[in-house]
Amino acid sequence: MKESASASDPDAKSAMLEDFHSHLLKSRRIVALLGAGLSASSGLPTFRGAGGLWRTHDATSIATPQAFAADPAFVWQFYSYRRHMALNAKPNAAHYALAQLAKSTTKFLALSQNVDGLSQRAHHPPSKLKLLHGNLFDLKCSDAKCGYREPNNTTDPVVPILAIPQSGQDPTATATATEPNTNPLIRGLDISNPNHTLPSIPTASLPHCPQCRKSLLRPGVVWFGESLPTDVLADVDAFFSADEPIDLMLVVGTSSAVYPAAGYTQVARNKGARVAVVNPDPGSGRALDGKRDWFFCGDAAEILPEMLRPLVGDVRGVIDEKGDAD
Ligand code: BJW
Repeated sequence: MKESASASDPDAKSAMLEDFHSHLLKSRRIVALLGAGLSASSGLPTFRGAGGLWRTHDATSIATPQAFAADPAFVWQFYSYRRHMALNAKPNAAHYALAQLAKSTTKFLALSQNVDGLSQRAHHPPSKLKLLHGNLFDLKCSDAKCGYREPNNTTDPVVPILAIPQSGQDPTATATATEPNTNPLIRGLDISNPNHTLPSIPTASLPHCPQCRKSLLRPGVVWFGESLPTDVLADVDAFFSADEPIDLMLVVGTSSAVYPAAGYTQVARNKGARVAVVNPDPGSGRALDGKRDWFFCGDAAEILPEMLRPLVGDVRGVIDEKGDAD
């Protein structure tokens, strides 16, 4: 039977933590697969489940080349909103704990599906952070033949017309939407609420490629049906194919619904890894394997610092000292 514990069962949790710590301290090569739940307690919504709708759209249906081709203004409004939120969010204790683990353990690699930049802002060493799905703050030409790329553009808004509308600029809003915005990460109207009318934006005002001067720029993220960055895949493959076992795989805040990312857990298992899942959804522990695995049911920002404490110490001190890395 797999081991599992929740905050409501403190005795089971502490026994499981002790068992996990004893394996952690023996582990030489560690890999982590990170998903949107890692940033949930920083205030950023996940893709699936509660918060996965943007206006009336499933967020994953906007993250496609087809959606961008059909309505680039709408897709840019979605990404501009998410850039704005991510810039106003702060890394949480789990981002810092993973960054400390990367600094203190030579043979550790984090495979992040997140595009929000919070691991980088928690000072996670770049060589130990592989961004499987790109980055909200990289821009690239939507014409792959052009090849233009602009890394780390944190201008908010990326072009003036994509600014979050301010209260009072939305005469068509319904009574519900004119209620004060309660989202602390949005400075203005929360346009994820479909009761706010989205400003109409002509394609000509969207960001254009300065190199080919023809095509639109797009966010440097990986959409469904697109290949993951080849350099990232090569680094990940090199880590997995090294002639040494992997001792531990952390699976943090991901539904493990998207491939090839989700498949890395099995690859790690095939290299001998024991798996620890951190997720508040009890269903995400279902596929765990017998006595070898651990399921820590709860918020990553609370649980992960406890799990990694023997190697990283108390990260609250690091956060207090550094605050936001920007
Ligand atoms: C908490 C928490 C808290 C909440 N603490 N936890 C093999 C089989 C079948 C299909 C495929 C396959 N190989 C490839 C495919 C096709 C496709 C795919 O996987 N489809 C699936 C739907 C089945 N994959 C691709 O197309 C990939 N490309 C590719 O493989 O190229 C080659 C190829 C193409 C076509 C066919 C075959 C091969 C590209 C995938 C790109 C994914 N892109 C997105 C958008 C990125 C840009 C953006 O951000 O807008 O990436 S989709 C979205 O899902 C995003 C995420 O990174 C990704 C994963 O989501 P994640 O992080 O797991 O979030 P959630 O919301 O799903 O889960 C959050 C979890 O957190 C939940 O479990 C919560 O409970 C938990 N949680 N609070 C801890 N406080």
